[in-house]
Amino acid sequence: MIDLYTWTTPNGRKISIMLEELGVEYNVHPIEFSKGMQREPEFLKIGPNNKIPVIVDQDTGQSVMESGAIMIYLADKYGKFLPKDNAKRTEVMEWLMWQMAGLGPICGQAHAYLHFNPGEAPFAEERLKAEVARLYSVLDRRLEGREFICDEYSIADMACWPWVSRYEWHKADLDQFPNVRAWYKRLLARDAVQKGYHVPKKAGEIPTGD
Ligand SMILES: N[C@@H](CCC(=O)N[C@@H](CS)C(=O)NCC(=O)O)C(=O)O
Repeated sequence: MIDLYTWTTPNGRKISIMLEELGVEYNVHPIEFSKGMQREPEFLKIGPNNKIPVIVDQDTGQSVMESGAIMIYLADKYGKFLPKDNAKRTEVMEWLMWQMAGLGPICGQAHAYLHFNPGEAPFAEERLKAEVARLYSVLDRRLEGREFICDEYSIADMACWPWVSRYEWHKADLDQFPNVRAWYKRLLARDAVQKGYHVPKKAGEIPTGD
């Protein structure tokens, strides 16, 4: 049994979506940011970086922080969503790392400037808007003629999708990225994606991509 420590954010949703896709039972522990729960000493024992998501695998006693590491751990444990073949596995890893090092951090910074503090730092806003657009172009080119980011539905899709679901916050115009829009809506149609999005609680409707 997996214990998931999470909140209503893209990095948290990656893991609840994956657990829903795996169809395994899991316990949810909400870590409410407004109460500072991510800084409590009890949480730091399993999440030393003060951030969600974190899992504890009750079968082994192992705790795992960092969403990318958690996804690899779960994919290996349950034998799904990460190919065994080395070349194919590497391709999924490439896009998982692209999300972890590029799409996630840049969109996160874009939210801070463009969504929460518009007008405060014009240079940062322009720079982040341009970088968001560049990253979306990369993803759009990759998705040309493809159903998923790699050959099959994988942790690369589940890692990127919750970030793209915040397209309004980071001012990405989906009209300019038709392949991203089609992929976004394709994943949105999945029951597991919708269920996982609303963990640990419903915090508004899921953006439709229209
Ligand atoms: N690289 C980390 C980033 C985790 C992260 O930034 N989590 C955010 C929510 S999306 C968080 O816990 N923020 C709380 C805080 O910074 O106090 C991962 O992918 O797990």
